[in-house]
Amino acid sequence: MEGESSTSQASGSSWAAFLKSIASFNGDLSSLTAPPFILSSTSLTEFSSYWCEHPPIFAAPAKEPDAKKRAVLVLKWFLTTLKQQYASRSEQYGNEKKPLNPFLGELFFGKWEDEAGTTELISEQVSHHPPATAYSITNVPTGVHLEGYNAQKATFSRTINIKQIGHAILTVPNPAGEEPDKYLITLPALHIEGLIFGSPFIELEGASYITSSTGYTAKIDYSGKGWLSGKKNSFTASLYPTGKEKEILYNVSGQWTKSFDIYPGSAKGNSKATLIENYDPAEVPATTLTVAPIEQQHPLESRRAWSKVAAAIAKGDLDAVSIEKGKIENAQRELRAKERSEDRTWERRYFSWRTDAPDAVLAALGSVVGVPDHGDADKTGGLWRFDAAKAGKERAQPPLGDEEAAKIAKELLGQ
Ligand code: HC3
Repeated sequence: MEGESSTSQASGSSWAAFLKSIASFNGDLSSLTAPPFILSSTSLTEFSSYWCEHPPIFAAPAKEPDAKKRAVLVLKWFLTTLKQQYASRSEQYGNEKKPLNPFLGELFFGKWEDEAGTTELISEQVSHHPPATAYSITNVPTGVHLEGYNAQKATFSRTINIKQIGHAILTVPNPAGEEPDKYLITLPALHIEGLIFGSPFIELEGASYITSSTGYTAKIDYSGKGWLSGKKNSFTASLYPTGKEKEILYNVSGQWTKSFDIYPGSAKGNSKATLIENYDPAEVPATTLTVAPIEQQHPLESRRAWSKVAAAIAKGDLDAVSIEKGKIENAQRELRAKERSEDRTWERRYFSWRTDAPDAVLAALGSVVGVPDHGDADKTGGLWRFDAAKAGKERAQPPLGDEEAAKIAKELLGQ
């Protein structure tokens, strides 16, 4: 299934029916009934890993004593994540598929081991209506920590347009032992191209920002084919002292799927002499994420929970896909009804809904990049922050026995 690349292998009529259905689509991405060849067996909780496929680049700012250079290293890291986030699936499979819509409480854990040491990922589905995924990524040796949450608002106008709601916060410990830097990161809007040809892929649009507690802001402007550069996946970015957009300290331009150049100041130097760095993803291999074998995973861990659906997708058995998905959806519906009748809500395991407004980082930096103090909590089911105390308790739990795991799978997932 995952190897198929376009409608050529699927019936043209099922794609035509899909196109017709999205033209009258109501904004709920999970309600789109996609033809089998466009179904992915990867859940959106896994997408959090795209933030850190190059841990050494993620951790690098912690070793840089100069605040301005730390800010450009953070910008560089962010730009390197775009290819994984938005193009890795279409490059691998030939098209952007429809991911699995996570259930509330779904978990995804992994770690990267490389020259940057161990970097840990925790991802949790913290809201189902509206769907929102939260994540925490920590490079253990340096303490560089990323956390955030995101939801999507989709509309249809010529194609599927997606606005990302949510933000990320990167904390970089100060090499001189002063207060750690905080970087507030906004997420780019995107739309789907190639729909009509049955080979959908993502193009980014508009602008996104990174603003820091050290007084620097980066603006990234995205454009695609037919725009200024005429090349797909293009961007230009500049780093400037916050509030002084014209005083450009660094500028970066290129294609987020191919390569980009970092220059000092505002001149887009043509000569290699002024070039600070040319980043080419083809020359920097990604570190593989290690995930526990399915049988050792918690029943709510993504790959274990969706394993039967994934097997049905791999076989192209749509009936089995809908039966297995239905089991999870029904069990979750019953669980929500039970919680309502007992006047309680699902306890998130690693993140907490922060109500102590205003959030300190958003209060200090949010207005620079248009993130409200409440972090759009109404559209993401809450303002979610990593809860180290909860995580500590979870880590201290002994592994589940087979009986206990089976009970959870039955009650929570109908399996
Ligand atoms: C829009 C999207 C789901 C959301 C995906 C997000 C925004 C999730 C957070 C990640 O950090 C970045 C990211 C990358 C890809 C986004 C997905 C692309 C397509 C998918 C739609 C739900 C599917 C649309 C259907 C079809 C057939 C066109 O693929």
